[in-house]
Amino acid sequence: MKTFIKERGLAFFLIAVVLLWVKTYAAYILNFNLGIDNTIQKILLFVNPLSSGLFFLGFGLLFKKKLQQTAIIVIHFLLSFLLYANIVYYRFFNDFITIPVMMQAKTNGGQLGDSAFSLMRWTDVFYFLDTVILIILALKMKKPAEKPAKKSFRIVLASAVLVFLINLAVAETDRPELLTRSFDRNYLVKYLGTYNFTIYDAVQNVKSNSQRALADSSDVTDVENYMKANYDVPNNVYFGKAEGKNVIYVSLESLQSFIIDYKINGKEVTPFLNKLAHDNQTFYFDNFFHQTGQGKTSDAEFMMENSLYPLSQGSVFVNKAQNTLQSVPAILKGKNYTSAAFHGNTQTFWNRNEMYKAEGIDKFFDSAYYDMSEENTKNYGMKDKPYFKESMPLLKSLPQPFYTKFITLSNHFPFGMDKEDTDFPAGDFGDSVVNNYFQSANYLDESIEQFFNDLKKDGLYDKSIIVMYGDHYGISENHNKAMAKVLGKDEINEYDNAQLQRVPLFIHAPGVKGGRNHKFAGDVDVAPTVLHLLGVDTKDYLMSGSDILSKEHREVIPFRNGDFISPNYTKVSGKYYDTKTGRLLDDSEVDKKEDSLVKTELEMSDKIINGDLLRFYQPKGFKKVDPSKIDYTKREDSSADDQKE
Ligand code: GP9
Ligand code: MN
Repeated sequence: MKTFIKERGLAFFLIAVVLLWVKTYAAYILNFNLGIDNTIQKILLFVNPLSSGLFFLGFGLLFKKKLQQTAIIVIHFLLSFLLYANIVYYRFFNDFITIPVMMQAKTNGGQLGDSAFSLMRWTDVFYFLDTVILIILALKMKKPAEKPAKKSFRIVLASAVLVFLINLAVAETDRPELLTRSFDRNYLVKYLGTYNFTIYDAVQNVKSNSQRALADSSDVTDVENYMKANYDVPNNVYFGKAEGKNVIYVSLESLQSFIIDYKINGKEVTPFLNKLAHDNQTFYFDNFFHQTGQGKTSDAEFMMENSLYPLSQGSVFVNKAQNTLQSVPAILKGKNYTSAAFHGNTQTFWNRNEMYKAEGIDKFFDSAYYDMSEENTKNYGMKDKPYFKESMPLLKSLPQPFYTKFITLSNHFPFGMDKEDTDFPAGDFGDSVVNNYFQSANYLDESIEQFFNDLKKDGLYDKSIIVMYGDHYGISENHNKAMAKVLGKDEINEYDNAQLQRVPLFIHAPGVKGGRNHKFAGDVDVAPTVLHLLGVDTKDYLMSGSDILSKEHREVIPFRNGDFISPNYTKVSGKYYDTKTGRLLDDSEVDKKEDSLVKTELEMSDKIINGDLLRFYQPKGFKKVDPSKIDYTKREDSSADDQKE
């Protein structure tokens, strides 16, 4: 012990550990809503930054003299940076950063810029203050360690591991199978801390990559049996009723269902969509839920096109674009369809340029095709009105029948609009994000009306099935206080929050009688529903979804974190509520059948994606996509026309 203390430089190391420890704990309390509900959790939260501090900073002890202090400062800074990145990320996503998300930040370039800056506060300098203190201390310290403190290093490392193991053991008593079962990053951070979580996450990633390498053709049998047994027979009333029609998907950025029929100062926020929601020629699904994970818009696109769940961590678009897929555009190619995606931003965002090829999308009209002038753009790219306007000639030039998708962007966090683009009143709920939401949702609504008018003018409306869906929530739990006011409630609890994951889904199929549909459904259910309307039977495809118009439609809707909602139960963080009344249920009142269904659903889909199992599966009549044959580079004289085959 004496030598331990005597080794010079150790004081510096210990100061660094304590500073990091205190800061991290303060950050937990100030920034993260971890749902701490007992003393064990309180203690663990306090203790968990210690093992990481000892462990990582300990490596600095392997250096000598000034280098030792420098190493400790650099490690301290990197950990602080990781913590701060998590804080900023959490402010919007209510979630922690994972390795795949970091990869995404790379592919999405600096484009998250605007959102990220609006999430930073000047008080955040606090998170780097202690690194500055360490630098000053190091400059002042006259006698740094002469030799590497190898002995101390071993002791420190051993204590770090010991503290971690005790931490883990106590955590396991409170939450069994913490590391094996965890869908929810909140739990891991609550028990093990942000730094340990990142290590856990890195290990998970190596594991996921090796899953593909280990999978072989026999693995597909299990999944095939399960999915075929769960196939829902199409409803005769609708099957093939839109055969041969064009398909137009519209991703309604951040649009949540509470906005339908909502009024500000007596004015409807989304009058056009409201009309559709009450029109008996259009299906409006009012119990439709988004099932996206960290991949947000791209996860929703993935589900719409593949009827498989996204990943529990990171975006499937970014991480699995090399996979073999049997996506809707590729399926429709067999029926002579041409496919195209329209996106008023660069094609690399969410790695779309790679993933769309894997999905067999023929053409990709990205920012190169739009007038991206300042007045036409904000935040993530084209404003919706000029975007739809400029898309019309491109759309018209496509050979029919076509499969297309449009990704709106204007209604994106933090929702602020340029003054000249709106005269709709902002909300008055004491929260600028929530207040702005109404203006940008109104703008989105107007842009959809304009698009519909143009489709009618060009004679495309009656020849096309139009599917519009809210891609994911727009207002996160961080704005619950204002949301409670919006909804006229005292507070928003976790049950209410799950209910708020409803997003609108509209399907307009020419000649098919629509109307309001109350079936519980989610993103993965759309592809089989639409394919059946188009007269394509999905029985030979491996899809997780269930046709919403089928009489056998399954109404248990898994969320990506393992929670779920059904007409009976709303499961959130291990608790069950009665979906109809919001009453917290006792475990003994709950039939766990739905729970195990959800588990299997997610597992089967994960198997396909992680093992890249579709490379071993050949659906009848399906022509495999060759991504290398698809090219999205814009040619000089380009209109969509010159790309006709
Ligand atoms: C960018 C758009 C926005 O292209 O899809 O992405 P989001 O942050 O909503 O996933
Ligand atoms: Mn989105």
